[in-house]
Amino acid sequence: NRDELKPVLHFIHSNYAAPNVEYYGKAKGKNIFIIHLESLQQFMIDYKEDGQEVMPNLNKLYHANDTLAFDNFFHQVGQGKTADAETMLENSLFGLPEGSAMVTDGTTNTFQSAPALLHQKLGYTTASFHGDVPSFWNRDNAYKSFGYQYFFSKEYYPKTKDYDAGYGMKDKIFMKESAHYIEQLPQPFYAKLITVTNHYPYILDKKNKDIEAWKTGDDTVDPYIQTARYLDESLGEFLDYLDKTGLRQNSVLVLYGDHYGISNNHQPAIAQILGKKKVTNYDLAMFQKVPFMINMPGLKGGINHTYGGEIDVLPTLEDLLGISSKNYIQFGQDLLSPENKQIVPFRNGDWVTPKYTKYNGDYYYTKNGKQITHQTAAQRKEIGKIQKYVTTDLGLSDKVVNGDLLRFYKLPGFKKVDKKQYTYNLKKS
Ligand code: GP9
Ligand code: MN
Repeated sequence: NRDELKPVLHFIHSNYAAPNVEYYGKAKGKNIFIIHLESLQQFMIDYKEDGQEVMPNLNKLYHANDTLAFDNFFHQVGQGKTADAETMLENSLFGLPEGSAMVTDGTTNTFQSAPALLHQKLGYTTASFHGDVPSFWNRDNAYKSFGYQYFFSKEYYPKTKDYDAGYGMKDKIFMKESAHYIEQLPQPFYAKLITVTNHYPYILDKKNKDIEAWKTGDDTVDPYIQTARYLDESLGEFLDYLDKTGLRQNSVLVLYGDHYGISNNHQPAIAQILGKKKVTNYDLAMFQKVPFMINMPGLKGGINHTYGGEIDVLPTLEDLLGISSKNYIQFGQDLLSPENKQIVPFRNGDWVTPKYTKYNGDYYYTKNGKQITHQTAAQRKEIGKIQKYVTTDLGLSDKVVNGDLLRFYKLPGFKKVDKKQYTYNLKKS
């Protein structure tokens, strides 16, 4: 009921991080591309194999003067994987401890999501693009609740020969065909492109393999490098298109890896890939880093070392767009805010901060990876405070989702999304 909002609002308001005056409103009026890099992990940035960069296009973007890149940014997904990433990115709400919030609550809950907010507040056209069937992760319903005006799923793309690999269309074809729709969107637009080829089990046809597989001996890991290279090439082609059409000039690109591709069940292979003898829980925690970068002509870029995660993306974007998120029920913090707490909760209650890391029950100093076997009284107190924040952040977010609490929350200047307004299916259902 309505009263359950009280502790939520109290928590949100006492942890609100005010925007950064240097960045506030800097992206106002620009088109926004959210580029979802499937299963891409941060260690792949600047990764070389036999002296050769695996992802040259992404690396170039990462080091560009007008790219704000984050090198301590973590995925925070649970079982909902991609769907959890989408839920966090567009709502600053966590996925659930079990299952996928987009599946269990995406159809019925009230949301105050990025697409709806940007449409209502700033007149953005909103569209999501994905080369898989529309029902996967219940996107065809959840996107209506999020307020997406358009959802271009697989059925909107021409069925050419060999266009599929694994979970959906091959990224190069997907990117190219999506461009035709993007050109027709009224500007400014908010367009999300969800890639898929770099998804386990990393299937790709021979003619698209431009790099040799790893040779760790772990077959489920070895082809990851090949689909990652392919993802990079597809991104390169897409950036060329943006440059050629001039769209790049008035757009902001937000790129992120949704979650790990290589799970912790593959530790010997992970050790080989990272050039280590063996991996500790600390290494595994750091292995959960994913790329996050924001590129825009004229943006003051650089590599930012703030510790954060997917839950923090929306407040960060709102800062850049000049939207005050002060009254929003969002569980992350603006990564550009000088008041950012730098506490990164994982979905299972583990966490990372610049000082300490807790992973699989072990504690470490984040700076050097040294394990903390005996905590001093002062450390116990510090760690207790961090844990309390993490547990409360996750727990209250779960209350909002499980109790559909946003239906009770009147956001000034925001109309509740009318899901009936949207139909995405080409085929009559
Ligand atoms: C499928 C895709 C995969 O449509 O988004 O989701 P994942 O398995 O990564 O959660
Ligand atoms: Mn995914």
